[in-house]
Amino acid sequence: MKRKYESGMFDSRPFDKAPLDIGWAREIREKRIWSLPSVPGTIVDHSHGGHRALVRYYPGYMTRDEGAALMNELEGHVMTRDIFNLYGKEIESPRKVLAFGTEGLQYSYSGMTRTAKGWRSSPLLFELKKRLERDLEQEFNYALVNRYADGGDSIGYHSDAKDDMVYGSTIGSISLGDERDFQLRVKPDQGLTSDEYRKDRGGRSVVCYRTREIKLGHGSLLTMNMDTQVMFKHCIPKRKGHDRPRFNITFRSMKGTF
Ligand SMILES: O=C(O)CCC(=O)C(=O)O
Ligand SMILES: [Fe+2]
Repeated sequence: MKRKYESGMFDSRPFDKAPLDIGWAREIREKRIWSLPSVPGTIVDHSHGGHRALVRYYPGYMTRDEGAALMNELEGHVMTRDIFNLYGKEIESPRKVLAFGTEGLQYSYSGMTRTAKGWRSSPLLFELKKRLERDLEQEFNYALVNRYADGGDSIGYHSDAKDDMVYGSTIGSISLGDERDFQLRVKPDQGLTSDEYRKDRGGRSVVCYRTREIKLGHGSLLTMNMDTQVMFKHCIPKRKGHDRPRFNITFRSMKGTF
């Protein structure tokens, strides 16, 4: 296998299993962004209307060597851009995608269907899946891989299709390579008044929602429980000055075969 990534290329932070509690958000008022330090911790813990959204960040879940090895393995697979239909026009996704999982398992989003390649076609990914299953005490049957070639690649604000996932399951999201900003924004009517602010738009006062932002480092793990998809949207915005690739792997428990 060609080795594109060496272990020293991307640094990973030390792994600490016990996440801190919230309360350390630093607010940049002018931009209405909460910039969260990339330390182990809970980024979101918000309850409302019988839901509780919980997002946790674990830097250095994988060592930088494990991360580089997995990146090399993933580079050996062909990845393609999704094609969306927008008002009759074909649009390519601003990132490349590939799915692994129980062979043949399908996941549809935005009018696209992604069929999983078997776990055995990516041995290191399979190892990682087993490790996450142990640590998160949940079985995964699907892993969606995104490849962001550089800062020009992105994923827009969305929430993941919770109805296709096993009820109450959590998504385990692994980041490799370039450190990128991950943003979270509450959806309207979720009772998070501290996230709301008013903006004057053409003489009309409209309600806006503050953004929480955290850098996802090489080898890190981010977990999002199902209520996160009910109450929040997330994205990876484009960033100038980033010229290195990033992989993100979201391990999911889809309804279907395990
Ligand atoms: O790249 C990321 O960190 C997020 C990817 C994501 O949100 C998704 O694939 O649904
Ligand atoms: Fe997502």
